Amino acid sequence: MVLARTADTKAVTLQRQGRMGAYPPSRGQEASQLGPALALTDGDWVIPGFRELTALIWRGAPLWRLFLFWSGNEEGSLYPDGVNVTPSVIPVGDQIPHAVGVSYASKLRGEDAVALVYIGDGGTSQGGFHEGLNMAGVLKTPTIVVCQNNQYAISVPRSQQTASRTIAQKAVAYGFPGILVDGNDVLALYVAAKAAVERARRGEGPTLIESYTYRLGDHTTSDDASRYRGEEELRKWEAKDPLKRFRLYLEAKGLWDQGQEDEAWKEAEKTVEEEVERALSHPAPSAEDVFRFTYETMPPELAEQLETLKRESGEGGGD
Ligand SMILES: Cc1ncc(C[n+]2csc(CCOP(=O)(O)OP(=O)(O)O)c2C)c(N)n1
Repeated sequence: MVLARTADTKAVTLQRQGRMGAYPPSRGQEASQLGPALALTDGDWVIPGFRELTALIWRGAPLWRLFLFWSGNEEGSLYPDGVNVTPSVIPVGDQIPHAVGVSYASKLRGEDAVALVYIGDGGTSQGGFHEGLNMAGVLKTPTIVVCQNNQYAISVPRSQQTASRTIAQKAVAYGFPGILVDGNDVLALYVAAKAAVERARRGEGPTLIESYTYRLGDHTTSDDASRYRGEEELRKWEAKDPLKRFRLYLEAKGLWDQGQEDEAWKEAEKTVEEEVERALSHPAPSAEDVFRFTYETMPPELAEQLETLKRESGEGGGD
């Protein structure tokens, strides 16, 4: 969580300096992202939306690739073999049917891998959420759906998103359990997800976990959250910062002290600087990639456009 917070802060700074593209901060949602991922084992899958930095780091997605992705380079989604994480999904909610497909495939093959998918509170208004949950319930797929209810979909508050009292209760309509969890308590999320993973591995099907949390930063670096939410609300949630809470817990147990705290932040700073350096010095993608990777076999009209691009750029596509 310290590494994710450090990387997250750095990403915002880089965007402000014009060195990186638009970025959706995870600040405040580290426990919400990490806790469920802690319950997985190596063969399981994580299917992210776009605000899951902490989970992706934990599951082994190279940090420099994540910075590359948010610099607008799709190579940032190329994770090493064995890192069972699918690329970030920007169209809100589309990752739910992906996850149901991945977990159904696992079930059909008789494997015991589960798929853990993240979505925001806003995403629950999308068709893919309902279609996916419906299929998951019918097919009893080993799917764990984590809704990071961070209270807003850009400027739209949770109260305007759905008339349901909780998001967790939506699972009932699809025939499987839903549980509402304190999203700033990493251990609570771990416990809830572990039970859901065990249930999925027993062949009993999906679980919906509503992680009740708060986005401390802006929606993305293009947003200004102060235009639609008050200082007082922000201060209230800052006091519940998941990093602060977990640190206090560990200190009270005698498992953490100031020296370890300082060391963790120092080490995270160093790692982030190295990873950023690697990302920013990576060659920019070729404009030809748009043509090359859209279809398995390039249709004639695209081939023609590619020829035009080559001709006009003068040197075979260019960057
Ligand atoms: C299909 C679709 N519609 C609209 C958008 C623009 N958009 C990006 S994020 C977002 C809000 C998402 O809110 P939520 O699901 O609560 O996730 P959060 O951003 O809070 O993590 C919207 C409307 C989009 N990316 N995809």
